[in-house]
Amino acid sequence: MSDCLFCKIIAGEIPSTKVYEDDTVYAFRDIAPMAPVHVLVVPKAHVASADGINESNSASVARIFEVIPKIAAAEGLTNGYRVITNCGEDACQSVKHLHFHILGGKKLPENMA
Ligand code: DGP
Repeated sequence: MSDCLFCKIIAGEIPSTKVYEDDTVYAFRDIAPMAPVHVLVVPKAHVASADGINESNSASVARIFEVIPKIAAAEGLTNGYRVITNCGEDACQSVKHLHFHILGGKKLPENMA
């Protein structure tokens, strides 16, 4: 989508610090990290949010969850990490391109909501 921030990052039109890329997945460091490791993992094909996952695009989501442990290992997250996706207004999703936050490198708060 031409007006999507993360589509522009995937296309290289906006710079990012890439940590992983394959045919369907792109991962990069969050611009405002909330933990020592804060990586965003996104499908290259635009999906607005988790609410838009369906039979036609779920293979890229499955691929994301294959890739997440590889990124976590590469980032040294041997003591655990958190994977989060914010979906819609009540979850305060700010970028309308499906993304999974990988957070780690410190003891994270127990309370998520
Ligand atoms: P969410 O609130 O779940 O929609 O998370 C969006 C995340 O995207 C937020 O943690 C900050 C990050 N972000 C926003 N703009 C940019 C950007 O231009 N570059 C990078 N690397 N991250 C961004």
